[in-house]
Order: sequence, then structure tokens, then C-alpha cells
Amino acid sequence: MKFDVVTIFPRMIEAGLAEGVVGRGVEKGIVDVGVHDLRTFTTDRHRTVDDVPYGGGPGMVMKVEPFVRALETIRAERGTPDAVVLLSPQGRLFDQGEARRLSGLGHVVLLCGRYEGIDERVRDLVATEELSIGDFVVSGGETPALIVIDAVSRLVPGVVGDQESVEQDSFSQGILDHPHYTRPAEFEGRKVPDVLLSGHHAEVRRWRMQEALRRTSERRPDLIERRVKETGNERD
Ligand code: 4HQ
Repeated sequence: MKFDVVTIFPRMIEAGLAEGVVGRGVEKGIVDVGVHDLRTFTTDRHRTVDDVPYGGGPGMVMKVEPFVRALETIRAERGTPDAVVLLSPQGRLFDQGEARRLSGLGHVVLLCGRYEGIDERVRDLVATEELSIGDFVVSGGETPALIVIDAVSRLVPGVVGDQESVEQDSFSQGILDHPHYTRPAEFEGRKVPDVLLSGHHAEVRRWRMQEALRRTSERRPDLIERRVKETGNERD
């Protein structure tokens, strides 16, 4: 799978991809991430990427031309992408379903903004969709882009060694994870639940499902609602 990231802070993306499971996926060549410095697509002496907002007001707005030139270059060098994603709080909420959808594409471009906003014509002319990583404000699209690359890459075969762990993950089932324990069997008076030491695999499975559903209904009843709507029951 191929990603291209357009940013004024290329080193943030490179640093985020240097470690971990996704970093290894990049090293192995299963995931290919091209990082593009937006300033290389400017034409003026000062490499200007932003300007004052029409109509006035605080802050700066990112200019449209460097993004258009970046996409022209990516198309020429790496082919026409399947999706061009603008990261912003105005976007559709990025969730596991969106990650699954993007993991089915071959080539995704991620556009990172800074400052107060991006000229609306970037949405109209360059982006094919807009995604948000959550209802909060971060200082730039770089951390959101890294989150999208991480969540999507884990679903690409070969990136995570143990495919079973990906399928067992919180959310791949649409509910929260069950509790996990490892040795020691007792710590500061707190015991590991007996069933996990019993060796009864069917009972362990049943306990984990029960605990996962208990936690989900306590902490995220919205996820239970969603499963009922999608499957007609709350179990499978
Ligand atoms: N941004 N999900 C970039 C976000 C954000 C989000 C705020 C995007 C600042 C310049 N991006 N602008 N939430 O908070 O994707």
C-alpha cells in the first residue's frame, strides 16, 4: 500500500514512521510512505505557504497553489491516487470502518494543514474527502495523518506479524477489549480471575466476551447500539 503525505513538517512524519510495527512495515516495503515538503511546491523567494484571510480576522490561511502543485507532482511521479484525504475537524469521523475502507485502496494521499485553516479551494479541487480523528483541536494535520497511516497499515496483510491479534483487536469486533493479565497470579493482594488459570478454553472465551460486553455497555453504550443496528444482536 502506498501513502503520500504533504506537510510543512516532513520530519514529524518521518519520525513517526521510524519505530514500531508500522515502521517495520515500511522497512519491509509492505507500506511505502512518500513524504513531501509543501514548501518545495512554492515559487516565491520566501517559500510562502500561507496568507491573510480574505474578509479579515485572526490567523493565517494556507494557500491553494502549493497543494495543487504537490498533487500534480505526486500524480506524475507516483500515479493517480485512489483518495486524497484532507485532515481536519470538519471531516467525517475516522473510525475502524474508515480504516478498513482505506486499507482496501492502493494509494492514499494525506494533506496536512497548519494555521487557522486551508483555502476552501483545496477541498474543492485537490481533496476527494475530508476526515477528522476526533472532536478536538490539534495544532496540525501531521499527528492525524500518522494516526490514519498507523490504523490503516495494521490492516494491510504482513504488517502485523500475528493476523489473529489484528482480528481480536478492540473495535475489529466493534466492541471494547476484555481485560488482560500476565504473571504474577497475585500482586498486592489482587488476584488474576480464576477462570484464566483454569485451562478451560471454552470458559475463558465466554468470560472474555462477557467482560468485553460489560465494559462496552458501561463505557461506550453507543457501540452496543451500533452493533445491534448492524447485526441485529449484540453477540456476534
Ligand atoms: N486539525 N482531525 C489541522 C485537527 C484535526 C482533527 C486542527 C487539523 C488544525 C490546521 N485534523 N488544522 N481533529 O484538529 O484531523
